[in-house]
Amino acid sequence: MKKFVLFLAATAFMFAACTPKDPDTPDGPDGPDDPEEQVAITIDGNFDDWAALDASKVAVAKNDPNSPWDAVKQMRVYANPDFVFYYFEIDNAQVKELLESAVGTYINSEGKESPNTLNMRINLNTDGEFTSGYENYHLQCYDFIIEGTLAQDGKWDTFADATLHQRINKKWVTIMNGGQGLTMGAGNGNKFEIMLTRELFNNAAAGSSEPKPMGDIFQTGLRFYGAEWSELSNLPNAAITDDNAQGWGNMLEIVTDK
Ligand SMILES: [Ca+2]
Repeated sequence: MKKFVLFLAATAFMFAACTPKDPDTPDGPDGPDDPEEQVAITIDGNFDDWAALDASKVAVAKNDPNSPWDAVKQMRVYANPDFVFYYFEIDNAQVKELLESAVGTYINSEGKESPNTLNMRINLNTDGEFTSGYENYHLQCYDFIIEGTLAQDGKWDTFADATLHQRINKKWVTIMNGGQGLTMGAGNGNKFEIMLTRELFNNAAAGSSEPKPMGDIFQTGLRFYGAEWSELSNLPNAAITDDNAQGWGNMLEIVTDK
């Protein structure tokens, strides 16, 4: 069977190679831009590109009304070989007040004056096991957080300052500082989108003392912080039950669209 397919492919190639060019048309449509290599999502605060994605390839988590949280209504994740894209929606009735709460400075737990911001963590598990790593905020343990600024001065920020940390020997170790292109985000109204560059993540994750680069399948969730680092939400989340008193959820499993 394989030989037959190869023969067909070779025949098709020879046919294409022998087809004379039409002298009236310029060189064919083949250019350097393969449409499949184009960035799926543009980080511009316009969310029409999310609606255009094949829904079967986008992982979605919606806020459980019986969870402890209600500020963030849903998250979506789409991954291609080059990028992981995140999208989330804040409750429309709360977004204005939340943004307005992120102004000026406050005195942090170390007694220092700090910018008062809204912050978020992207939590990532890349090693295919769920018992080692950090044990809080999701029902599975995870190995990495990417922590950055969502909003300050009363408006959305770019999340480009996000730093990458890995859980090693029960401590968070910073393996990449912010501002180097790992993440980029844009907010508009009650929505926000982020692009995470896989090559930069994997360069840092491969170079740590416990190399755990991101493969085709990985797990992820988000944790949100309000003004003065108050707890705002986790996604995915779940209803509070006797077995799950904190309302934590299972991380979303992401399969790369190749
Ligand atoms: Ca967009």
